[in-house]
Amino acid sequence: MKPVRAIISVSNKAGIVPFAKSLHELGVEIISTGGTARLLKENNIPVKEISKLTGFPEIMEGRVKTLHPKVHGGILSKRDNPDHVKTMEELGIERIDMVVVNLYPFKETVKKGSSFEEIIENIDIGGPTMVRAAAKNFKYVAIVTDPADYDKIVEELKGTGEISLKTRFYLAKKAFNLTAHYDAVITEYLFSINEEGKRSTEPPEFRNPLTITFEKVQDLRYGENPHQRAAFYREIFNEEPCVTNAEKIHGAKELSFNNIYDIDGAFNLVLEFDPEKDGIACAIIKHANPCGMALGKTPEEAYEKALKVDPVSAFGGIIAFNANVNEEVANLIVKRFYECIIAPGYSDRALKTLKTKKNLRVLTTNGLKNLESRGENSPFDYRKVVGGMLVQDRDLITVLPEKMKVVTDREPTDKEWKDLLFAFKVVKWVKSNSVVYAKDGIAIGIGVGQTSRVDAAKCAALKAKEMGLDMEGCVLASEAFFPFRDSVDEAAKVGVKAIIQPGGSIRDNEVIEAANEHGMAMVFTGIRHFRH
Ligand code: 93A
Repeated sequence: MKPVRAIISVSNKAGIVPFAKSLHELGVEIISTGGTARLLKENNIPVKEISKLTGFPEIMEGRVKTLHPKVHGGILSKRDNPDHVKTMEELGIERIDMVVVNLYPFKETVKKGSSFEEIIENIDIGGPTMVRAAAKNFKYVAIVTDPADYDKIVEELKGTGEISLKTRFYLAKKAFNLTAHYDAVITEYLFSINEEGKRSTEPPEFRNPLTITFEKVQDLRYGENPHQRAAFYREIFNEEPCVTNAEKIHGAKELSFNNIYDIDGAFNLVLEFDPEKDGIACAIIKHANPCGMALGKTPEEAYEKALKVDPVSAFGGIIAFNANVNEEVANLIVKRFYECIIAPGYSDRALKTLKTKKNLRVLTTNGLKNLESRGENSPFDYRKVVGGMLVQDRDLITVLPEKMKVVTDREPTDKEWKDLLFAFKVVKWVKSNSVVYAKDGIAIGIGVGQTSRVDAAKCAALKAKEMGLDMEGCVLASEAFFPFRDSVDEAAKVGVKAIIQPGGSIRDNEVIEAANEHGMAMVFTGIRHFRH
């Protein structure tokens, strides 16, 4: 197809002047809308205004510019259909062979925090209509929506004088991907607000059908394994501190698929703790599970305690902090091999020290901005199954002491309470079945991903013993209820004095009785934290 006429109507005007200039030099007639026409004229590119083509002015503040049969007939006509050709002749419709359009910046307008009215005004109607029409008619028309394609088109035109069917099909696919995404973003936004444009107080709907909107952050070298291809996508409106919004400030190597997943687990875990109220949290993660987790008054104290839990597994792990990393802890970290570190920030000296490790990826969330809005723009957790997907709310609930129930004869001591709350927050981020033993703000035993709870309890105790950690007087958290008394009996053997668990088993009485027999305190949270 050799283009004779193109409509150019773009909001993002980057690169449009040289592109239009090349098209003109190649003999393509250019028709354009208000702002685009003005810019091209200013650059001495001959342009016919759209109102000249339609015989109609642009009306209603530009809401109706290109929505006209002379535009859409020109785009949608089949060039080799005699009826279409006859209609065009009768009605004076001229063929349009190329459409260069990008859309009103809806997403950007929302993100800027513009008024509701302005956001709605930025729903582009005429643009997507031309894009879809031209993409449908790719057999005859080239639809150019991405400035990154301008050079490629010019090159092809200069080379062959034509735009090939292959290129037109490639452009059409991109065009429908763009309009589908554009509408999905609008949908996402509308479902998050009420009719007055205020953030909706209703819980988000599980829409049917579900359109989800993600944009690509980057391609990844490979997936979970080297034979799997992979890419990383971000949610459109999520601005909370998280791995996706973190900035990589050092590290020669790219982040891998597994790194990103593990950083997510690590950072979620430390964000359970308020650095002011609870203390500085340090988590060390391997294969999405913590192998070290502790609270401290300083980052170095938290790190040293966390590392004690399982220094063997920590090798090649991911470290996360809920507070800024200082020079003292950086000096300790560089003594060992880690893949990545994520924190709200770093002191200059800490960063200098960490940078001595060429391959250590250092990520910052640049503070903890929007932490309280977690879940607002990112309410769902998605799990893929073959042929479908499970969607659920994110597990953002935090258990509050006032909602808990002490079910044993003995109440936990103040020290036990502290460790119980700590352990229950940690166990939330451990793969089920999981139990966590804790003492003095250290998760001294972490039992991960066993198919029976009692095995999780045994594994964790075994590891704590192997690491030479004193378990006497520790507490135990279980992410789900104990179905039998066996885990409580096991716990008693290793020195557990208090237990926290959701409760709710039909054998709760048996479990409580066991705790009483061992002189333990036991707390029911009423909340379960399965994590698969
Ligand atoms: O307001 S619209 O929905 N109605 C239209 O008829 C129309 N035609 C093109 N938006 C319309 N456009 C959009 O205008 C294009 O998609 C493009 O983003 C923008 C270019 O406007 P201007 O050339 O005035 O800067």
